[in-house]
This record gives sequence, C-alpha cells and structure tokens, in this order.
Amino acid sequence: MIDARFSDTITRHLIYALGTDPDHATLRDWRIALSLAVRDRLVDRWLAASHAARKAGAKRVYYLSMEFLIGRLLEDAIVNLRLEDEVRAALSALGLSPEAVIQDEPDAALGNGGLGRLAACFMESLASLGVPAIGYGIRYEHGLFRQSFVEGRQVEEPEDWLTQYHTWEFKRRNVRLRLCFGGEVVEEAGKAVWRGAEAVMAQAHDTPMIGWQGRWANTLRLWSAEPLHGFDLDRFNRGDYAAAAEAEALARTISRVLYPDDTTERGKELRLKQEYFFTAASLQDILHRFEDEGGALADLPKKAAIQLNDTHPAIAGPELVRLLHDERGMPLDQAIETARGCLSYTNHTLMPEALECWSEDLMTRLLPRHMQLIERIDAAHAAENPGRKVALTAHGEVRMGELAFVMAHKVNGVSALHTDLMKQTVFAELHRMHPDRIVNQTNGVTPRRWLFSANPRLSRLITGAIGEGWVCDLDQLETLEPSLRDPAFLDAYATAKRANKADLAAWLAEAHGITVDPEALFDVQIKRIHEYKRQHLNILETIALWREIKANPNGPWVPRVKIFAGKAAPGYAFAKEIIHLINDVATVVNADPETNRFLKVMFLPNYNVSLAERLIPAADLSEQISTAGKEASGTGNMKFALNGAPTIGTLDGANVEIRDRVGEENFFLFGMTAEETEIRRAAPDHARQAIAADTRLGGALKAVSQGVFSPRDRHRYRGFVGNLTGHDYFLVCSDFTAYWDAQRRVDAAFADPGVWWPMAARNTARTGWFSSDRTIRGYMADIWGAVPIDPA
Ligand code: H53
Repeated sequence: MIDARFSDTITRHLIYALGTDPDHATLRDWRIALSLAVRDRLVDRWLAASHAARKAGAKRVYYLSMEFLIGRLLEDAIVNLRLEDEVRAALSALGLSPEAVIQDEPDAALGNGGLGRLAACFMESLASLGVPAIGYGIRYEHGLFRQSFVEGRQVEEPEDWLTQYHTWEFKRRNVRLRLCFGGEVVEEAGKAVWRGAEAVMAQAHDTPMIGWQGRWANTLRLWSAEPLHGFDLDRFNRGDYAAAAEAEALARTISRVLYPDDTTERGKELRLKQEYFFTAASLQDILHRFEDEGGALADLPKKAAIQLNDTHPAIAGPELVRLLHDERGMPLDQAIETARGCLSYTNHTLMPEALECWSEDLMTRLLPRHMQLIERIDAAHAAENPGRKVALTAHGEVRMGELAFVMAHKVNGVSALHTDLMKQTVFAELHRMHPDRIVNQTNGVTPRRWLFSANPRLSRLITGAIGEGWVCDLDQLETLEPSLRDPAFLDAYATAKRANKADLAAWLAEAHGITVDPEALFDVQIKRIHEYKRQHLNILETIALWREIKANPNGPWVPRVKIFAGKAAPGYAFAKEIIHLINDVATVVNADPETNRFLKVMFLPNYNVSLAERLIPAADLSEQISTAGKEASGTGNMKFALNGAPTIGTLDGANVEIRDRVGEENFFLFGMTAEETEIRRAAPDHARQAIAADTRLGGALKAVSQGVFSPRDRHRYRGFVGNLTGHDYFLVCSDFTAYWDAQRRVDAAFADPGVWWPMAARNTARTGWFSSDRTIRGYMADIWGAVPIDPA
C-alpha cells in the first residue's frame, strides 16, 4: 500500500534528526533522512526476528569474517522491504531524483574481494531464508584504501566512509568486551592462567541485515577497538598531551584499516592482533548469549554453528578451547571436542602464499596461552591418529590452514574443482586422516541484489515471462527455456541489454569523459588485480588486436570496449605494474585515430560493489581467464552469466560448473586444464617457446618492451616483459594463442545477433543454480545443522 505520508516522514527526519529544513537541505541530508525513514520500517521486524530466535531456542549461525563487502545498504533495504514505489513517489513529491539520492550513499569499505562479497551475499540469503544468524567482523574506520591513478599509477588514499553519519548501525554501549594481548602464562592452583600485558576493549556496532520481503532480519555485529580507560586526565594536566592521547590512538589502530601492509614485522603483528581481536570478541559474545539463554556447556554445538571464513579467524580453535577449559573448567579433551562440534572452516584458496602462517615467536609473544594450546591440540590430534603426522607447526611457524582444519568438524571448498584439488593437494594428508571432513559448497550470489535490483530492465522482462517467484527461487529461471525460442522475447532481451549499455556509456562520458559506442562489444574484467587472474593476458591480447587493426584498418573488425577495474594490494609491485601498463595502453590506443572506432580501453578507478552493479548489467562478455587451478571459485563469473554476459574463460573454479549448466556452445572456453598447467610448467623454456610460436604475442611483448606505451620512459616495462619471457609462472604466454582464438570466436558470435542473443539469454535462463540461497541451504544441511524459523 502506498503511504501518502511517507514524504512527511522523510521531512520529519530531516527536520528533527538532522536539524535542517527542506529549503536548506543538501542531497546528503535528504539521503540520510530517507535512510532513517526506511530504517523505521525495518527495526520492528529486526527486533521481532531476534525475539523469535531467542524464544525458539534456535541454533544460530555465526559467520566470522575479516571482510563484509556489503556495498550500499539503502537500496537493499528499499528493495527487500518492497518500498520501491513508495520511495519513488515520496521523492518525486519532494522534487528529488531517486537515483541521485540512492547513489549519494558511500559504499561501506569493509572488504576487498570475492571472499568479502560472498559473506555479504550469505548474510542476505540467511535473512531471506529466515535462518537466525549473526555476522561478526571488524568495523574498519578507513576500510580498504580508495584507489585513484596519477599518470596511470595506482595511488592509495584512506577511505573516509565513516566520516558521514552511518545511519544503519546501532552502537551497543552495553556490549563492550575486554581482550588481552601479550604477557605470560602462570600456574595457579594447578591451572594455567594467562596474564595479558596489554588490554583493549571491543565495542559492538550492530547493523540489521534485512531479508526478502522483510520477513526476517539478522545482525551484522562489527567490533571497533577502544582503549580500556578513557582519557588520561592526569597526564593531560601535567602538559603531556601526546602521551594522554597515545593509549587511545594505539588501541584504535586495531580497527583502523583492512589489510594493513604486512610486509613489515609491525604490520604482521597488527594483522594478527586484528584477527585475534575480532575472533575473541565474537566468541565471548557467543558464549555470553548461550549462557544467558541457559544451556549446559557441552550442548554448545547444538546451539552454535561457527563458520570460519578462510584462515583469518582460525585462532578461534585455541581461543574457544581456552574459554571452555581455562575459564570454565571443562576438561581439555572435552573442550577440544566441543569446540570442534561448533567450528567449521571454509577454504578459499590453494595458493600457498595466501594460506596464513604466523611465526611461533610472534604467536608466543602476542598470544602465549594460545601457543601452548596449539601444541596441546597438535599432540592430541597426533595421538588420535597414530602413524600419521601432520604438524600444526613447522619451520618455526604456526600453519593456520592446518589448525583450522583440525579444529573444524567440516571443511569446505567453494567450487567442485577447488574442493577436489584441496583433497589432492594442500590438505591431502589431512583428508586421508579425516575422509568425511571435506565437503564442497559451490559459491552463489544473491539474486535480489545482483539481478532484481541491479538490472531492473531484465528483471521486468523475466517477471513478465514467468512471474516474480524467481526472486526467491532462482531455479525458476529454467522455465524461461521456451521463451528462448520466441523472437519477441529475444528482441526484448536485446533491447534491455542495449538500454543498460546506453546508460553505462552515458555515465562513462559524464563521470570519466570517455566516449564509447554503445553498439560495441563491452568486454569486462573486474576483480582484484593478481597475476593468477591474468589481467596481463587480457592487455597483451588487446595490444595484439590493436596492432592487427593498425595493419589492416579496413578489416571487418568487431568494435570492442575493454573495461578493467580492480585494486592491487599496496605491497604487490607486479600487480601495480599491470595497472600502470593497462592505463598506458589505454592512453595510446584511445588516442589512435586509425583504430579507435574499433577499440577502446579503460581502467575505471576505485572498483567497489556499486561500480560492479553498474558494469555487470551492461556487460556483453565476462572475462574469467585465471590460470587453471588457481581461482578457487569466482563469484563475478556467476553475476555476469546471470545478467546475460557469456564467459570467455578457462576451466577453473566455478567456471567449470557454469559451463556445465549453460552448455559448452554458450561459453568461450580456452586454455590448459589444471593438470596440463602442471606439465607445461615443468617444460624448460615454456614461455619462450610460446612466444616463438605466435608472432602476435611476440609483437605485443616487443612493443611493450620497446616503450611504445611508455615513450617518455622506454624501459618502464623491461622487468615486466622479463618476467613473462622468463619465469611466467602463471603461463600467460602458453595460453595466449588459445585466448586469441577464443576472442575471435567471440567476435564472430557477437557479429551475428541470431547467434548472440539466444546465447546471452541462455546464460540467464540456465544459471539459477548459482543463487546463494542454494549455497546456504547446502551449508545448513551438510555443515551447520541449522534450520530456518517461521517468524509468524
Ligand atoms: O574468495 C572467493 C572466491 C575467489 C577467491 C576469493 C578470495 C578472496 O577474495 C580473498 C582471499 C582468499 O583466500 C580468497 O579468490 O576465487 O570466489 C569466495 O570464495
């Protein structure tokens, strides 16, 4: 029902919460007033859900994650509460543009990549399915850095998203927990007692996570670090102002930024502190809730399913044992069993350098009791499994992947291929010891945000054809299959995509001053910058294409716009060089009058969730070109396919399952398999051989090394080219020719609308399985043993 007075509610918030009036209000003021008005609509439901969970004595899911890449929350809330029409009408009545108001909200900078976005999709699906759950993480004051380019180079600046009034969170002043670091372990009355040297407080901030149609809402509880004691008046009065502020500044350091540079010892220490900080606070909180609701400790696994998102919260194993054994007197063996009954661990990468290891020295210095408990857990595990030895510590380091595995009752991979490889490689020995422990849960994405909300044109078309049930049951997209043979449907499908592309082209012109032809093929690679993701394979193919077009400017070229976006970790020099090269190539290619009708290149700064929501609905082609065996799953691949952008990709991660579902003729496959890459890597001189065999690749590399794209600094990319022609661990050169050929197959298909649109539409109709609702149901059945609650 349309509430005619919704605009009055907004205005009331504007006046009484913000203290301004309509004549003087800025767009920001209006956005905040609208957010408060929408928030009013969800708080009752949120409190009711939390009450219902308590009353039912339900098992809760606790999702511990360093990242929650939630993006903007206003539009999510409007869509899930089904307030679209009401908000639109109210804003029009107030003379405001709904798009402008919604886009004024800054993205919450609480994550970096797929792992963090997956956590956000899971929170949305948990709420939409009515599963009682709490997400736990860190309330980063500055989050991940903001990216810009200066002469093509990445520059990092602190993100200041929290300097504005953050309307969605509630600070829980009564939930402040004390945590310790350092110190020593002493024995008192035969018991180990940890006397920490340094203490900080973890302050809780809650954000409601509302599900589809507002039937259920959960909580995202984020911790900020605060000093134990307030302001030091004594020191201040003695004139020592800096010292008076020091304790506070030090404590706050912990929740200042996401992924502080950990190439230094201090950086490593801070990172471990962050991990312990949020994990320990969350476990205390979970135990308090359990104890408040009155249960016997041994029953904890019946009430709490605690999911460790990657190894970042892996210290949860020893910490939970410490809380149960040291602090509550449970015998050690039983404490280990109880903790294991609660804990499960998701592995998101097989790359050895990304599986965390902490030096024993650092661990002993920062968490001395945990180091002892890790040794006890290790010994107990070895005793239970005689003859097989997997050490939790090796070469003076604690291996967090192994620790998480040993302390979890289930360990999951994130795609079928990744889970198989996990069993064969990083956890082969542990898998032999515990053959039932590893399970697969292929990732998914929430259809509410990634189709319904991000792509209203396509959503309307789908709803017109099959009704709205697909939004909470994405498998229903299968019922589009008969429409795929209907020319009128395919026409409407193409019209929706063209309109999305026209919108994107208009925004690119306005926001970035770049003009592109909306009829061109929009080829998009957006993700963290990493050698294994091979953005450099894409840019080398771009260079080769540019050279071919120059050699034959009147050829039948299919116009393309190559769009890149993504951040490089501040300490990752090679990734930054890839960004620089792409920007340099863009400068030269876009200015070339001979070719720029056919080819444009752009690297959009500061990739985030909102930019993804803009780009994905307008994409024609999805670039998923990682070296096979290296991308655990990918989730962008699912979003593109769902929005009708076929994939050009390798047999890696969830690409394999996407291809199985959309059909091989609707997927542009290229490159070596994971097995083949192992063999190829062993061949001496594999890169040089590949370069010698393909003059396009040789020519592209030569152009880069000769400074064609860096005329004022000709040697800029010597190191880059040296890496590829020499070591080339990620096999860019060896996969180049296959990639080039696949791109030409893309050109041919795109040039024929009778081929392209059915292919694009089949991608939408056949990827309903990649809903995160399906993934969450899998976790519930195979890992958590949790069930949804009927809120009524
Ligand atoms: O996690 C995604 C996967 C993706 C993988 C990503 C990821 C991070 O974003 C960060 C750390 C990490 O170990 C893995 O790269 O393949 O889709 C969610 O599972």
